[in-house]
Amino acid sequence: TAAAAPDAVRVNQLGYLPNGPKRATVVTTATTALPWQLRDATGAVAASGTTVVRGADAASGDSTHLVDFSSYRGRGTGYTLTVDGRVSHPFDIRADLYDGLRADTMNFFYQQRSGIPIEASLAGGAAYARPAGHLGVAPNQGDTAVPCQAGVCDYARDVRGGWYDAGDHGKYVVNGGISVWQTVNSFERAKRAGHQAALGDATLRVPERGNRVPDVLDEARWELEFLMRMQVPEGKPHAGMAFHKIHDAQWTGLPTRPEQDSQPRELHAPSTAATLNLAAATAQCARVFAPYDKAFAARCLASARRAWSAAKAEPDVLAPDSDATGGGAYGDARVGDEFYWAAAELYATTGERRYRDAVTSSPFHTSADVFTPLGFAWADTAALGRITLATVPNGLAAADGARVRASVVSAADGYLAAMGRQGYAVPLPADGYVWGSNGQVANNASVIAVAYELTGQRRYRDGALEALDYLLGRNALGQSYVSGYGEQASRNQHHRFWAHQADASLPNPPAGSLAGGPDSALQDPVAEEKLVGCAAAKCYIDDIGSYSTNEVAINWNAPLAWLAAFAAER
Ligand code: 9MR
Repeated sequence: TAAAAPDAVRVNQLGYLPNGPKRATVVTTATTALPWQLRDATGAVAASGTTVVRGADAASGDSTHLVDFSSYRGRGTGYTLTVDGRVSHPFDIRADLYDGLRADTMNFFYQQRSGIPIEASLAGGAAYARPAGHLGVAPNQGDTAVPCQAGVCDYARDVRGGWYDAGDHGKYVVNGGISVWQTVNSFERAKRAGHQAALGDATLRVPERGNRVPDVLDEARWELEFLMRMQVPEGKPHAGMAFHKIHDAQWTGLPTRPEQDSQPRELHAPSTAATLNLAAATAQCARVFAPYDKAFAARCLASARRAWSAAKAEPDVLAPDSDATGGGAYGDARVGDEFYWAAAELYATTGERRYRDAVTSSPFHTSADVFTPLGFAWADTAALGRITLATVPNGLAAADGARVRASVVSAADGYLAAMGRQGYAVPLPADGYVWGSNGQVANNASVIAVAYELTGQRRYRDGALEALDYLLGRNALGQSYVSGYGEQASRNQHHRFWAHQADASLPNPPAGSLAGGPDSALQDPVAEEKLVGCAAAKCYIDDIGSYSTNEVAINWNAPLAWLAAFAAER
C-alpha cells in the first residue's frame, strides 16, 4: 500500500541493548496491523511479527503503529526493520552499545572548557584543537580580570575556566550549577551501582587522566573551580553571594573562535538563585570528592556554607529576564526551589540540624508538584534536592524518607504514562516542546532511571532506555539529535567554533553533542522562516542559525551523559 511514509520506520539509529526494550514506531495511515521483519546484516529474517495500531499522535500529527521486538535475543550489527516495504536505518544490538556515547557525551564538556588549550589527541582530531580561550591574551579581554557591569561593583575578578554554556561564550552560574550537579550525580549513582567503567581514572579523554581521581570528577572540577571563583569575596558588598553570570558585552557573530573573541567581558549582579546553585553544587562536591581530595572537598564545603548564609541574608535578589544583551538572561523570579535544593545537598553532606530544618520546613519538601510533567530545569531545581534525599543516606525520619522516595517513583509513573500515550514514547506532555525540549526528555528519563534504582522494577529501566530511543531517532522527524550517532544525525548545531555550516574550515560538532530539539514557539529567525505551521514535535531544523531548536548546551548534554552512563551499566 502507499499508506506508509518513505522513512516510515523510526528506530533508535544507534541500536538496542540485548536485554533492553526494543520498540520502533511506524508512520502509516493503515488502520489494520501490518507484518514486520527484523533482518540481520546478511538480510536473513531474524524475527517477525505484526504491528500494533496506535492511531493519531497529538504532538506530531502522525498516525502511528508500534513494533515491539523486545523478545529478540540475538546480537550483531547492521540490523534493519522492514514494515510495509519501508526499511529502517540500520542499527546494532549489542551489550556495549552505550560505552562510546558515555565517553563522547562527557568529552563534550572537555571541548567546552574555557581557559585551557583543547588538544587534538583528546578532542578527536586536529579539527577540534584550539588555543585556550579567555585568558586575557589579545584579542580576548577576559576572563582573568573581569570588571562588573556599570554600578554592580568597583573591582575586577579572575573568573577564568569553567565550561562555555553552549554555542556562545557566556558562563552562567545557574546553568553551570545544574549541569555540574548532574555530572557529579551520575558519578555518585555509578558508585552505588558498582559501575566500574564509569568510576575509573583514565576512562575518559581528559587532560587529568592518570591522576588517580576518577575522570568524571576531573571534568566536574573544572566547572566547580570556576563556580567558586564567581563567589563575591569577603569584605565586599554581598560577600558570599555568587555573581549571576559573566559574558560578552555584545553578542558575538557566528563563527567566533573562543580565543578570537574581542568583546569586553562583564560580571553581572549577584543573585540569590546563582548563590544557591553554587551552594548546592559545592555541597554535593564536598560529599562526593571527599574520598579523593580532602582539601578540595573542604574548600567546596566552606564555599557552600558561605553561599547558604549569604542567600539567607539576601533571599530575594532576583535576576531579571531583561538582562539579555551579549548573553542569555537566565532570569529566575522564584528561588524557593533553589533554597530547597541547596538545603538538601547541605543536609545530605553534613547531617546538620539547621539544614535538615531548612529541608523539612520548605514548602517544596511536601509539595506534590516538584516533578512537573515538563520536568526540572535550570530555573526549577527542587527535584534535584528530592533526588538527593531519595538516594543519599540521610537522617530524615523514616516515614519522611519513604515519602520522599515514593514521590520520585510516582513522578516516574507519570512520565511512563505520558510515554504510553504517545506514538513516539516521549516522556513529555504534547505541549512540552519548549526551548531545549530534548533536555527535558533526558531529565525526565533520569527520574525514571532513579525510580529503577529505588524499586528494582524493570519497567523503569525500560522507560529510561526508551527515552534514549526517542533522542536517537525514534521520533517525529526520524532524526537522531546526537551528532555522530545514527545515519540521520544532527550535524549543524548552533556553535561559534563547531561552525562548519558557516565556515567550511571549521569542524561540525563532535560526536556526542545533543541538539536542543523541537521548540514549538519558533524563537529564532530561521525557525520563524522555515518551520511555519509545524506540529510541535516537528519544530526542529538542523541549521546552524536555528539557535532555539539546534543549539547545544551543557544542561542538555549533562542529562544525556547521565543517561548514557546509566545505559552503559552492566
Ligand atoms: O535554555 C535556555 C532556555 O530555557 C531559554 O528559554 C532561552 C531563552 O532565554 O535561553 C536558553 O539558554 C541559552 C542561554 O540563554 C544562552 N546560551 C545558550 C543557551 C541555550 O540556547
